[in-house]
Amino acid sequence: MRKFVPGLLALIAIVALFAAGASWANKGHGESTKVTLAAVTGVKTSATGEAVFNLSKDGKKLKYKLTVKKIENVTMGHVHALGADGTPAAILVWIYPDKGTEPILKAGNFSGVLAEGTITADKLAGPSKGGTIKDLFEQIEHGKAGVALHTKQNGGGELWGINKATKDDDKGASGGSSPGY
Ligand SMILES: [Cu+2]
Repeated sequence: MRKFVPGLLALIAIVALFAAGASWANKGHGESTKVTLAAVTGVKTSATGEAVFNLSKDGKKLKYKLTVKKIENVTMGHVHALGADGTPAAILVWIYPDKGTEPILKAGNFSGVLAEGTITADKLAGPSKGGTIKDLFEQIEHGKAGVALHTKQNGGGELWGINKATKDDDKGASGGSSPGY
């Protein structure tokens, strides 16, 4: 009997490793995704930007940081649902300004961190209202929701970014750096 013990221990160790790996993937410790922003089709701008989203371990808070380069007269930033034609549809949550749901004109040309904050379920709007933060994160991660920035001169949207939809469920960052809409 003693002979078999090492083999059994090895088996247990392997099973434990698999279980740990699976639970890590499911719980998404420190999961994050990055959305690269580029000019909305038909809009002429030299502005660029990116939004990084970090999901908390319990899946209830979504921290974000919105960074821009050379944007003029920005007024609003939102996470939008993806419209049928690839353009922004309903607003899911406001990310600039980082408090409230009224536009704030940042007059002139701005580069830097435009907004930083934490999205909680009570801030979700439109089709996301009553939904979970984890769902919102997954929509962003998998290219079903994107980030739009509006300006005084392009009220309907100047920058827009959406991750490429991916079949890969456990690699948060895989589609993150691809602009594309
Ligand atoms: Cu918007």
